Amino acid sequence: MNIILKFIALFTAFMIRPAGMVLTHFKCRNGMYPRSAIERFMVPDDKINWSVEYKEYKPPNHTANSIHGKPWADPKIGDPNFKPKWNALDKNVNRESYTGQYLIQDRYPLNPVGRTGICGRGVLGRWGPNHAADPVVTRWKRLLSGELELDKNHKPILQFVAIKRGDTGEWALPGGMVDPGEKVTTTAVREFQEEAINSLVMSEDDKKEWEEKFKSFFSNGDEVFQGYVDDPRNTDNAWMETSAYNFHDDKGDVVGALKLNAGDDAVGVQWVDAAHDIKLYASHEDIVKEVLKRRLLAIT
Ligand code: RP5
Repeated sequence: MNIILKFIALFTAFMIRPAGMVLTHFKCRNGMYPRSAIERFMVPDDKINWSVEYKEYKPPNHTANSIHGKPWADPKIGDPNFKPKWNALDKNVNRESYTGQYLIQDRYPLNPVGRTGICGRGVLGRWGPNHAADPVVTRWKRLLSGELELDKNHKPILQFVAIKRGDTGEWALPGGMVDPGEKVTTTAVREFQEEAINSLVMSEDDKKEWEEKFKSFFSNGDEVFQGYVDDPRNTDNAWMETSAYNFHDDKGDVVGALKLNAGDDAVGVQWVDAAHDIKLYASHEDIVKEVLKRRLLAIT
């Protein structure tokens, strides 16, 4: 790698810290690749960065058959009809990364955080960044009397809506992929409706009524994170990025009325206490901790 590429790789690696997060990745490194029998090539901590030489590095190449020909997936690199505009808005597909400019090596985009032990696209549809949006719907935990419940440090307890993912069984934010041309805030609310309320089985009238009732609540989200996600599906050439929005019900009288019902690819949904030692899918625990920090600061 020449000196300029090395400089850009180091620079971008250190820039990846919006809202104090991801400098490195763990969940998309070492072990088996999800939904496959393919083992990632071992990448030690000190060999993640592309600027560090790793002569033995020979990652397996894997792109799941299930994504070929899907409307949400890119064609193969080399397909004469596929002329992607990297690091740009490519028609209505966003190929820009929140981490800054990513590198292209031999026609393939390079994961901005570094090696993952597998190349190809795995199960992700897009080469390069795959954009998602995550809603963090929160309220304060209350006693039956309506008073705030306090933890052992006499602080209020923040709760958020978590879904149980059907693929890994882990608890997660009810996020999902941004459709081409869709506003990320729209994705966040749509995914919440699909996964935490199961709007997919609602009649059109019920859906309209629901949307009307919660319109103003969901139009006031605070952006809490935009960046790279340490998602187990990431590869050297395809990775997840997200925008997370916090929708907070301070008095507990708006989302208190929400009837939670898992839908789409979620198999469970519930209010979960946002504790510092919480374990969630991908980088979601960092996002929830950021929301917790901000909410606690806002009341002190
Ligand atoms: C995560 O994957 C994102 O933060 C988002 O929650 C999720 C989107 O993927 P699907 O749930 O649609 O599989 O990286």
